[in-house]
Formats: sequence, C-alpha cells, structure tokens
Amino acid sequence: MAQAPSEEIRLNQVGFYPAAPKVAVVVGELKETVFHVKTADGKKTVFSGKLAPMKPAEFSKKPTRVADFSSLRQTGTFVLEIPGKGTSYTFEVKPKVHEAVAAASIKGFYYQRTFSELPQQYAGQWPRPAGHPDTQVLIHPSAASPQRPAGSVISSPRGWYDAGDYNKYIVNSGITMGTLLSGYEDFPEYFQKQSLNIPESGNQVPDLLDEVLWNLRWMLTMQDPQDGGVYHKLTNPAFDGIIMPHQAQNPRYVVQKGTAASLDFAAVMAQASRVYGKFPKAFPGLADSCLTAATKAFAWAQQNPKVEYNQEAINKEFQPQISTGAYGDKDFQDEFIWAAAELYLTTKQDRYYTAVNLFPDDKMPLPSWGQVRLLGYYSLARFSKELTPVAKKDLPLLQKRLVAFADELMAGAHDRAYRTVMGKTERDYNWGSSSNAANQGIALLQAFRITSDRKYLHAALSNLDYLLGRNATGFSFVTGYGQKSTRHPHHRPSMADGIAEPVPGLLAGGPNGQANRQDKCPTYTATSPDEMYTDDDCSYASNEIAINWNAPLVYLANGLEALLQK
Ligand code: 9MR
Repeated sequence: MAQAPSEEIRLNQVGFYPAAPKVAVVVGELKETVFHVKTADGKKTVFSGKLAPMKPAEFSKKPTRVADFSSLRQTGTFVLEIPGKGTSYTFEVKPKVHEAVAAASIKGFYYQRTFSELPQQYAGQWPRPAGHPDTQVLIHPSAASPQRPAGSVISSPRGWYDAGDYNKYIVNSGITMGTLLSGYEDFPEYFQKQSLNIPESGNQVPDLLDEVLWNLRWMLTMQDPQDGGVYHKLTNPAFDGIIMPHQAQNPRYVVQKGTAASLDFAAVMAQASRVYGKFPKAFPGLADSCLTAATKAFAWAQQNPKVEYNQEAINKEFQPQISTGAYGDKDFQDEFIWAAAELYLTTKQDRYYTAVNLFPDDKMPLPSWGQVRLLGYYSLARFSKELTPVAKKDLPLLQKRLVAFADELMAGAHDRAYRTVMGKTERDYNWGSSSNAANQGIALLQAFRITSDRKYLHAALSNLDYLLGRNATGFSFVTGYGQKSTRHPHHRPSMADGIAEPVPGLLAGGPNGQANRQDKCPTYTATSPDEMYTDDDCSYASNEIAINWNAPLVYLANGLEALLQK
C-alpha cells in the first residue's frame, strides 16, 4: 500500500507552470540531500536534484531545506520524493495550471449571495434555499433622519455575506469590489473568456462582472437618497447562530452613516461607472447611476469628513445594541485618496485630482479593509496614458514608488526558509494574513505592469504558492484545492449544511500570531506566528473566510493565469 504523503514536504498542491519557478520546502531534521520528482504512481523519476543546505525557519526555527525543480518542463501529475521523509501531496505541471482554482475563487462569491436561492444547476453539491431577503430592513436609531425615522423600513436586497457571518458591511465591500473591478480593468480579455456557470453566464458580459453586479446593486441601496451619505452596514444586532441562511430570521438594521463607508462607496461607484459603461446594452443607465451615486457620496464625505463609525459610542446611546463586526476605521485620509483618484479617472475632471492631497507622504501601506490608499495609486498607474497634465506630472514619482514598494517586498524573499515574499516580518501574520500574501502579490503584479520585468511575476507566484501550500502550516488555504486544504472553515453554510466538503473556492484567513488568544479554540498546537492556524471551525481568528480576502486571491490567481499561462 502507498504511504500517506509526508506533511513535512510543503509545496503548492495545485501545481506549477512548465516555464515558471517550481519550489518545495521540507521541514525537520534530514540527513539526505537529494530529492526526486516522480510520476504520481511512483514508477518513473522525471527529475532529480540536490536539496539546498539546511537552515532554520525564521519564526519557528525548525530546520528546512529547499528543493528547486524549476527546470522540470515535462507536464503531468507528480509527487516529490525525499529519501528519509517520504513523498509529497500530488501536484500537476501544465499550462493554465491555476485555471480552475482561479475560476473557483470568483465562484466563491456566488456561494456568498444573499437573497437568491442557489439551485443545484449552479451550486453543484452545495445548493441551498434563499436567505436574508433584506427587503424589509429597519432604520436603526443611529441612522435616523427626518425622512427615515428610527424603525422605518427600507429595502436593501442582494449583496454577498461578508464572511462566515451573515451581515453586509460597506467598508469591507469597498476594498473587495475595488480589487475585483481592478482585476477586470487589468485583464479584460482574459475575463471576457472565462465561464463560471452562474445564472448570468452567457449574457455577453464577463461572469466576473455579473457576479460583482450582485453586490453593486446592494451597495446602491445603502445610500441615503436624501443627502448622499452611506450607511456603514446592514446587520443583525448580534451574529446569527450556526444555522443555514434561510433559517436566520432575526430583524436586520442599517446603522449610522459614516465617512469611511461613504468614501469607499464613492470609489467603488466611480470605478463601476467606468467598467459597466463599457456594456451599455446589457446595463442601460447603470454607469450614469453609479457616477451620480459616487459624486453625491463624495460630496457628503467632504461635508462630513470625520464621521467615525464607533460601535461602542453608538451602543451607549441607542438600542438595540449592535455587536457584529465593527470595521471601525478612524483615519479617512486613505479613503479620500482612493475616492478622489477613482472620481478623477472616471470624470477626467481635475477638480477631483486636486480635491485632496494624493501624496501626503511617501508611505506605501499594504492594502487592507482600513487602508485603501494604494487602490487609488494602482488605478492612476493603470490609466497612465490617459492622465491630464496635472496628474501626468506626478506619474514618474508614482511609478517609482510602486516599483520601489515591490522591491521592498521582494527583498530577501529568495533567502527565506519558504522562499516566499510572504513572511518577511511577523506583522504579515495577523487576522486574515492570507489576504496579506494575496495583496503583496497584487503589488508585485503592479510592478510587473510598469516594468515588464518577470522577476515581479515570479515573486507574485511565490505568494500564490504560499497560499496553496508552501507555508509553515502545510495547508492549502483555498477550500477544495489541494489534497491538504482547509476543510473546516468558520463559515456558517459550510458548518450547517450537513455536507462533508466545505463550500469551495474560499480563502481561509490563515495563520495569525494572536489567534489562539482571540478565539480561544482548543486545537492550536503552534508556538510561532507563521504556524498559528487551526483547521477547526471554532477558529474565527485563523480559519474564517471573508470577501476581502477572496478578492485579492481572485486578482492574484486570475492575473497570474492571464500573464503566465505557460
Ligand atoms: O478582517 C477583520 C480583522 O481585520 C479584525 O481584526 C477582526 C476583529 O475585529 O474582524 C475581521 O473582520 C470580521 C468582521 O468584523 C465580521 N465578519 C467577519 C470578518 C472576518 O473575520
């Protein structure tokens, strides 16, 4: 009988492009220094090489060695064999090797749809009845206005569930949508050809944009038509239990409007206006509606530049108390930058470019839900050829900073134990660390777009390898992809549906140095931040899924497919 694969051999369990780097890492003491790549049946050796000398992993200090088989060009299904350790999980070498996981990462959003039933025709093994129609949503007292007093009702249907919970948050939708729309703007021909088997497939519009529209239509309903401000979130007072969407019947509220929500909304609507404006027949009037919504939201934020969503303060004043995700940002400088950049690019009006200081300092902060400055920079760089003179003069500086940021991310990656860009410092391993790996990958692809230097492509690929298994946990963090992938995400439908396999295409949060203290799951065994992950559904701090983590995976996996293929 074949031996079980060795958990100590860590590699991208999906596979490798014939013409791109191929690396595996072996953890633990080892005398032997050779490795072999063999056909999956173990019968034929297609490549042999020497392991790099042993070195301690940065955080756990465990000994590691690297197997580099980049020069293997043969296609097929293989295992890596290391005498004294055993064999790895199987992987493929072939063109378009990430095509399926890339598509699945978008399909993951379909599974997050509120309002709609998911029939078996599209949902395969995971059909479910419609949940959370949100056609009768209450105005929370914190959101009351003369036209919409507390307790009055609005309709705010569609959208995606944020994560493992069933609420809908504008701030987190903001970065998610911006990332997905940017993926489309950067790789339009690639997405035009992709089919995801969703209800809208075949309507001449890329499936990615059909899926994104599901959430866009919800977002539009979150704007107060009276003044243009945007409600921070649509939520239950408290998280639902571990039940299926249709079983969750608690009342839902929209809460206080805020500056972050309004600016994120403005940025998304401005970008959406540009993108959907390319499909006027399919979506008549949509681009105009989005742009109007964007300008109104931006104007509201200019008049209300410091309205924080402070859940504690709100709970002191109003009932019912709200205890769901806060996404409480206090600093709006980056949201102003992002919104102004998108409005400028869509309208070509210099007044948006000059409305805020786009370069207040030389910082290049990695994107996350509370930090969206670079989304604006990426968009400005994307349209480098279409800038008006006022923006054109900043372009060299902007491009220089984007490339320098990528260089900084890459520095030392080749010498790290796992040879990934991810893991430079302990800070990479926070709540939702997988999104750091993916967002670093996006930053590297921006540098590739500017320089055409393939070293950035390969560096970005190292982080996709990280997400699919070449990491200190040995897990592929994408459900359904990889023999040892996340099986028990903190995701209500996956927990409550009675189906063994988790809903596929979802990215787990990943190792989080604080996770054991935050969710107090009993199953952690790790002692270092890069290993602080448990594939247990109690682990909302390391094993939840979230739309703002899946979105950069969509960009990275699909972008690499578009750019590398071979
Ligand atoms: O992604 C969020 C992370 O940065 C925060 O540290 C964490 C705790 O506040 O919340 C995360 O977001 C969660 C949100 O509040 C509610 N839905 C699930 C999100 C993912 O865990």
